[in-house]
This record gives sequence, structure tokens and C-alpha cells, in this order.
Amino acid sequence: SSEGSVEKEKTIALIKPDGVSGNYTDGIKRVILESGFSILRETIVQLDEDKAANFYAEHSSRTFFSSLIKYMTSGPVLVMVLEKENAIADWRGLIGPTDARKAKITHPHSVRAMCGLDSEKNCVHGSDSALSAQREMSFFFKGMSSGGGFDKDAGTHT
Ligand code: RTP
Ligand code: MG
Repeated sequence: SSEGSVEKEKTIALIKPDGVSGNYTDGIKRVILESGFSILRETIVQLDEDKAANFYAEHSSRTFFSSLIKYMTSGPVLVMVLEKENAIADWRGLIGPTDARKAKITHPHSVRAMCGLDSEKNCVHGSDSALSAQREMSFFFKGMSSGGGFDKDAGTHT
């Protein structure tokens, strides 16, 4: 890091189909901006089964996997690249625990408490590590790396 500058970090925030269809997008974006994040990129994507399964590949052996894929393909999602110091941990903290019912009790001001329903329909995703953030950024934004580089394909997505 260079002298006198704060090292910024990027993360992926994703508003899941229930968040988009429930009209929570503007409220969530307001929380994001009021919490000091910059929204560097955003795109609306309709995931197909293959893409959703790839995104959540780490959970492929879990009993909830097929239900998760059905949920994540049930409508469009809004994917954003957020940037700020400590973005990965801070966005995870802001969204609250996975189970939105628990979030409403233990983290009543969290995003999942605000717009989630249960342990599956929890309205938002956040990258859980620097490696996940990097993987998810290249998953949705071709040519984008955690280092902040934009190549000639920036602005396109598949
Ligand atoms: P995410 O990856 O979406 O940010 O959520 P997370 O880290 O808090 O939770 P994770 O364990 O990675 O689970 C991924 C998503 O799978 C659904 N899920 N359903 N029915 C269930 O018991 C269950 N558990 C997890 C949720 O949509 C969760 O966000
Ligand atoms: Mg996760």
C-alpha cells in the first residue's frame, strides 16, 4: 500500500430473487451507500440452473442444494461490486446471519432482518473471503480482478 492511502477492498453483493421481486433493491442500495461503500459495477442477471449450481458449487452435496438452485433461478438477481476498506467482512456483517429468522432476533438492523424470510430466502449474498470475492467478480464481470483492473471487456458480462 502506498503512503497515506487506505487500502480498499472489493466484494460481491448480490440481491437474490426475493429481494429484487420484493422491491428491496433501492432500500438495500441506500444501506450500502450510507455504510460507506462505493458501488463500482452492477448488472441484473437471470441465472440458469448451470450458472446457479456453479456459483454455489461448494454446497452441491448439501440437502438444501436443489431447493437453493430453484430459489436462485426463480427470477433475476442484481449483482454489485462494492468497494471500501474491509469491504468483505463489513458487507458480511451488514447482511447478518444466514437464517433471516434468527437475524430478526439477533441482528434486527441487518439487511437479512429487513428483507429476508428464513434460512433459505435471505434476500442477499456476500462473498465470504478474498478468494471468493475474486472468483465471484470474474464469474459475473468478465476481466475484473480484485486488484481493480479493468480490461477491454469490462462492461460486458455473459
Ligand atoms: P451466501 O453464500 O448466499 O452469502 O449465504 P451464507 O454464506 O450466509 O450461507 P451459506 O452457508 O453459504 O449458504 C448459501 C445459501 O444457501 C441457502 N441455504 N439454505 N435450507 C437451509 O438450511 C439453507 N442453508 C443455506 C441460503 O440461501 C444461503 O444463503
Ligand atoms: Mg456462503
